[in-house]
Amino acid sequence: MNTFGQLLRVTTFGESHGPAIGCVVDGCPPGLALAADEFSHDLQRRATGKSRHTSARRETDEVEILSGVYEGQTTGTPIALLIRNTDQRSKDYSNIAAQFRPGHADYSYWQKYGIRDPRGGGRSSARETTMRVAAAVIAKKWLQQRFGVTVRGYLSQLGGITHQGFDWSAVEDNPFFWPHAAQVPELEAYMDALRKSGDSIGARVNVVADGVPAGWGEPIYGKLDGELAAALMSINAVKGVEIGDGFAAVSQKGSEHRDLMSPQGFLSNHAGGILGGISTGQQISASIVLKPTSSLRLPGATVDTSGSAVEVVTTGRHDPCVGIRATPIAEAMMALVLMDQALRHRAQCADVGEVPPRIAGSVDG
Ligand code: EPS
Repeated sequence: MNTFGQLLRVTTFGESHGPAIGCVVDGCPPGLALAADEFSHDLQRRATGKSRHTSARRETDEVEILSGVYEGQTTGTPIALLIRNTDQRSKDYSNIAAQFRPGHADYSYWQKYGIRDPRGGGRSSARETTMRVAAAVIAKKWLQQRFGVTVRGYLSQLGGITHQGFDWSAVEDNPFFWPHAAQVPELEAYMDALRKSGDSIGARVNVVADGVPAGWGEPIYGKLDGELAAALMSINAVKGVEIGDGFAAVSQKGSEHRDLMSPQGFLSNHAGGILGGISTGQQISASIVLKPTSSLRLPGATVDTSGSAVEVVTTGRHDPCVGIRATPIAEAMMALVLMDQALRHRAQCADVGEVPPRIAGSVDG
């Protein structure tokens, strides 16, 4: 299943070391201005080789628009995007082509298909997320133009380090998407020591959407939070998803968790902007946990394809913390889900219009 979405359908294809990766975005309304250079900002935010804290592979990640755009505008036909792979080093994988990295999809892909492309992780590589980010450039632009919706994320935890302050303006100024500039030296020192040790670490990324109007989401099986959770969980290495207060709700009382309402707006947002699977007009908030990368140069016990016990050592250019590059990917999945839901809401409920009373997302607007 390489396609997701209902009215906005995104299909991705390609392997990490194949000639190219790509996607087809079907269902984008006509008339949206779109040029190839608009993709580079988000693609560069996600790319490898940008700091010593991520994989050193250097891809240009230049998008070719193959279809769906005429004279700078979307035409309503499928938009096909292509990125050629240019910096594959497949020999890094020759030693482990017949071994299963513990904690990696190597084994489960082998069990399912009986064959796998081991070069750079093949289809299970995080390289695939490039095309999600590319597809979401279209969704982010449409959401912004049509509804004023913005989708933003940040790294909120790296291993045991949590952010001790918050400023959106800090997020894009460091290689971690960290919201508190004063802690960046601590993160750099932590990552330098981790990289030297040959180990990896998990992380948490938070993502929010502002400006989403009340009413998006399709109960019961197309709930906004259900589809968000599925989309975020489909990102490589994600092991947990929370919406709003998420798992903290286990120890909250109802009087604490419910978001009180006033004519001026909601007084809190424990729900993450979604009630009954439908947006409330509040900020949509989610967070994801990414496991530590399983491609390690530290030896580990495993088996090979003939079932013999072997010790595996992974060489190659790996991320010691995939969470560091995950912020634009989480934003992408949220934006794609929101655009799909916006189109579906328009299809069924456009005639309903704004139902009074419509209160603000928060008391301060
Ligand atoms: C990845 C392994 C590395 C990363 C890759 C994700 O691949 P390689 O060994 O070919 O360098 O560089 O990430 C990307 C190339 C990318 O664009 O995100 C993995 O196993 O997921």
